[in-house]
Amino acid sequence: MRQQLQEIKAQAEGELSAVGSMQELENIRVRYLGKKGQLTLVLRGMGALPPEERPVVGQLANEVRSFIEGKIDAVKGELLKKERDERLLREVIDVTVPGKRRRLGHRHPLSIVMDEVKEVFIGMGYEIAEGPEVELDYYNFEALNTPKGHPARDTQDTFYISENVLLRTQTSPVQIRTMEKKKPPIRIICPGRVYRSDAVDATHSPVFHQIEGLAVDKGVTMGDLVGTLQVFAAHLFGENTKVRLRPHHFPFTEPSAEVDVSCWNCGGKGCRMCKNEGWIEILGAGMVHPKVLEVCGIDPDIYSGFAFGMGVERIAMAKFNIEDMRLMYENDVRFLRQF
Ligand code: 2U9
Repeated sequence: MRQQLQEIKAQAEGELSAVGSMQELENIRVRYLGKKGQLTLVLRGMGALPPEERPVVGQLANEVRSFIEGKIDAVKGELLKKERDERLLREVIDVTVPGKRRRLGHRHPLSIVMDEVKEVFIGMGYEIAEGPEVELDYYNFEALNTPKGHPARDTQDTFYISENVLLRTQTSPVQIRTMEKKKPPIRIICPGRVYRSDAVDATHSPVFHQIEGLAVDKGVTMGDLVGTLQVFAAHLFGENTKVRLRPHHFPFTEPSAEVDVSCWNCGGKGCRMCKNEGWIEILGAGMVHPKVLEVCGIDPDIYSGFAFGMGVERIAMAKFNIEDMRLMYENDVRFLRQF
């Protein structure tokens, strides 16, 4: 039996020195130390030995067992290390390989202008207000002193959804909704998409963007409007930009004006950019009509306000010297990247 144990030990040692995988190692463990393993069977057979030999053989068997167990542990450690080393080698990242350059997009000229306008008015304490693009006739026209049959409706060919529901032609309804809910002081700008039934050409689109502004408080004057527009113009078109108001008519403001800024290209001397005028028209403005304040529940004998409105496309075209509005809707990056 001693002989047998020595053989088992030698055999196990031989097999363990040539193990290539964890599975093989496990097979060996079962073969020698498992319930029906060679060593286990020898130990079971010990009952047949003369009693005086049992302790000696038992000790030898235990030595062989711990020898095999130790070997298995050692081989297991080696295998795990080998596996880890191989994985590390496989997963190595070469940080010197040149990366794939991702092309960044570019902000749209309309977004650039919108953000600049928002920034300057937020700086003056204005809040941004938004409202629905599908509007009631009441908010788009009626409350703005433009009742059914008013000639000013003809200049805004409108997309009607039903008799009293339409796609807003201006963002002014947002100001009406704000005044209905909030009492003065009110200082808001309303950026957004508006719709008019215009044919597409270089300067027209049935969908375009406006930014309108409104300030209502006690004692607001035309002087406040001019000062505000000067800050706005200096921010958008350069420090030395001058502002000029020409009398005009809008149903919702009285008095009303069209607003020009001195040409940022020639400083007012006259050039191709301003068609030799020295001035470029950029927006409309005026003092909010008393009737408009009144329908919103604001007493025009106590409060006054100014309002202004601009087409964002028109400003972007002027500022960036874009000749055709349609370019702004094609989103060709070769065009967009220029601004
Ligand atoms: C309320 C009262 C008054 C907004 C105003 C203009 C003048 C104006 C045009 C610019 C180019 C529209 O996009 S455009 O065609 N807008 O000239 N808009 S005053 O007046 C308001 C707005 C809301 C409650």
